[in-house]
Amino acid sequence: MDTICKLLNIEYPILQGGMAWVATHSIAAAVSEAGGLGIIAAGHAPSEWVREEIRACKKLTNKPFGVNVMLLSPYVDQVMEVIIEEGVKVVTTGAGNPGKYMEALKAADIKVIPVVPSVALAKRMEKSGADAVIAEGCESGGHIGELTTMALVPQVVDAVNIPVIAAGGIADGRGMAAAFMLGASGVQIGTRFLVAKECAIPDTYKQRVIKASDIDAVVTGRSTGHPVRSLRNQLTRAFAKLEKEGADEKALDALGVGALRKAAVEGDVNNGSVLAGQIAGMITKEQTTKEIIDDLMTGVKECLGLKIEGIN
Ligand code: TUI
Repeated sequence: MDTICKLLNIEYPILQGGMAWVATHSIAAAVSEAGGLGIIAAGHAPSEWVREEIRACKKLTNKPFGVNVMLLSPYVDQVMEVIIEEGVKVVTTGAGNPGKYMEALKAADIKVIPVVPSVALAKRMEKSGADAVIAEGCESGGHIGELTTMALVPQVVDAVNIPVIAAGGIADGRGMAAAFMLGASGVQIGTRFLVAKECAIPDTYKQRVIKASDIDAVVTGRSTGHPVRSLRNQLTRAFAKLEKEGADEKALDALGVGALRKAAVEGDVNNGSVLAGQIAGMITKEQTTKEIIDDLMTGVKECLGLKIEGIN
């Protein structure tokens, strides 16, 4: 079985999360340059925007990087075509089953790594030719499944014979070491990269993450079938109130339209959707991407050498 580093031709087993509106070429290139796998998030963007981002990333790094495809986007078909045309090396997917694109991506020699929220989907993805899976627990920011990272990762590891990357609630060397103990071959990190210097979101968004406490990353949208984790603000309160009153899906969706863009592009952290994971409470400062990756690697090595009382 290939290890993640060999499979993806990277130095460290760290993938950057595919955060819609947030993960543009500047953070993706910085993560790849620092030895991880940077990822451009296609989100809901049209395919020509994705093409420009891929080209901009290639100008900043010769190292491999990936594109995350959000499968609920209306532009998925064209985005997949652009990814193939531009010679992207790795595709991660979110919010759905990428089965129908697998053949075309594999034919283009692209490594495909779907995000899976369950054992059943992990098995299906392995059967359809995925090179690895990302087992993402509900500690994550953004669109989430039901299970926690602690429960999901070892069950997926036991169920498939391809590498498993752990995601959700991981932001330092301790979390990374824990993921390896659960059988993961690598980690995907989103929230900590929100505050990277090379992450091009407005400062208001970064400051909101830095200010967040342990209980600030709340879930809205369970009633619509699209639960999303974001930092508590006017928008999450309005959403929760409507959900409690039993508002229909249309009314709730209307509140969410453009909310992500409002926070990540316009910097409106009161009325926008400030996606972040539960680990946001641990994030205290802006750092360069290289500092973040070096800190993760120093921390994980230290943890893996720990002696534990009563055990060794
Ligand atoms: O996708 C994410 N996180 C996201 S996507 C996003 S943008 C968005 N826009 C509108 C509505 C909802 C989200 C913001 N954050 N993470 C990966 C992820 N994938 N989490 C959960 C899943 C998932 C869920 C169901 C993957 C597959 C799946 O399969 C269902 C099926 O079709 O079998």
